[in-house]
Amino acid sequence: MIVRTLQEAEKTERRVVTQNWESVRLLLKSDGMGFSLHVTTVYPGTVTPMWYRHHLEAVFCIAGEGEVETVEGARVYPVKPGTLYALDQHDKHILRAKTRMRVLCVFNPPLKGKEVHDQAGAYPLDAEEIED
Ligand code: 9YT
Repeated sequence: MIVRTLQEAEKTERRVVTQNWESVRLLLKSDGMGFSLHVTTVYPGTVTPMWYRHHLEAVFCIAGEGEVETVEGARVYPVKPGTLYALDQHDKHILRAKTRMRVLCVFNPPLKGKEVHDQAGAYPLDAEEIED
């Protein structure tokens, strides 16, 4: 069994910080679960275009408010505590955070640890694995 806390994990390399968001990666590929699980904080006022070409991602909002827009189809969905969105079609999308948002994210295939978005808003499949 794996037991860890957010408080412990955020003091390690599992915490990845970018300009628009930070992500504490509680489960990674090296944990052998077949998915990765992250607690992501999206900074208020940010606009983040993303396109997970190589991954499927589900996002569940725990706190804060924003909206997610599909690039193809141009639909805008409000995101607030209790909202789930799942990028089951590798959908290109834009996340706009009105306030500081905290979301739970699951990736399949699992992330390895150090991934940050490339210019297209995707994560590569060959990122470096982190060691505990
Ligand atoms: C909501 C979202 O996708 N934000 C980008 C960060 C990503 N969730 C991650 O790496 O944890």
